[in-house]
Amino acid sequence: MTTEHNGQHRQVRPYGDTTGDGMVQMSFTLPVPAGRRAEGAALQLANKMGMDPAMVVHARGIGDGYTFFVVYGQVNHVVDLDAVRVVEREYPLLSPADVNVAVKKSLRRKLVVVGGCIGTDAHTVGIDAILNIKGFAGEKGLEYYRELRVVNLGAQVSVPELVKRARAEKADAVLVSQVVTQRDAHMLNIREMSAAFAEAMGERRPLLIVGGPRFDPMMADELGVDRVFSRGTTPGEVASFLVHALTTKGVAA
Ligand code: B12
Repeated sequence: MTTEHNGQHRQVRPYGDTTGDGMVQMSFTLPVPAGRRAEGAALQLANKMGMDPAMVVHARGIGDGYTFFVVYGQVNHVVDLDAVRVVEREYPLLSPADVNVAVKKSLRRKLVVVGGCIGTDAHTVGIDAILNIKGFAGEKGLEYYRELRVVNLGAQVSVPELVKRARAEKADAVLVSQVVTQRDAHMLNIREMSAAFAEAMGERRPLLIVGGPRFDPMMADELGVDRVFSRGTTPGEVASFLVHALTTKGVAA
């Protein structure tokens, strides 16, 4: 079943072999030793999740007593595109040269960015992709931008240390990465961080920008930060957001 609006389907179903056949693939691990019983258990789970018929297309024992599965099958659910809620980029993507001009014009000094991974998180590849000059996905990182001054604090920065350095450097924006999500550590750490900035600096706190592969960009308010970036973010998107925030909200002068 599909309805059309301006030539675009508003209600869609997954596509496998033929349009709208509802075929999907999912992967998961069960704490069951590899074998027939494990595959039966995987099918039961798939059926309970609304996949019917379902087929185990890959099963492999991973360590003692665990099996990893890939299951392919049909779902009957329909996606209503009108009910989809996401954060859409509401600002234009600027080139590094345009970012530099905008910063120079509105601040008349360099914009200071302090970044790092907080808590016990040592996954620095993501924040480095955004900050380091070599950048990510063919784009140069923020260190490349002449009008940005970047202080990269690296891994395992404590929240008090982050607040202290942000104040000492007179940071306009603080960029924090969280990759490990075990027991919601990423969300707990970010809430602790935003609360610490609110307590230490109130309204004069820097712009707080958070990133990591498992964040939902819809969560910014809930986390007490200004923006949340997720997987695949490029440095240009972040630099463009900095300019947008600078010109709409006004970063502390
Ligand atoms: C490399 C890696 C490591 C390296 C990290 C080296 C380093 N210097 O970073 C090492 C070997 C040290 C490591 C250790 C561990 N790791 Co590890 N690691 C990975 C791995 C393979 C890749 C991560 C990565 O570099 N991605 C590439 C970058 C570019 O992507 P990204 O981080 O998503 O960043 C992008 C966006 O998210 C975004 N972004 C990220 N941060 C920010 C910040 C801002 C401000 C913005 C704007 C954007 C942004 O922009 C980036 C570019 O697009 C992942 C698995 C995977 N394939 O993802 C596991 C993974 C992240 N690790 C994992 C685990 C469990 C660990 C350990 C706990 C393992 C252990 N038992 O010891 C330790 C923890 C160490 C610690 N204290 O943090 C788990 C995390 C599970 C979870 N959900 O919590 C993963 C998912 C592997 C898995 N499937 O189990 N790990």
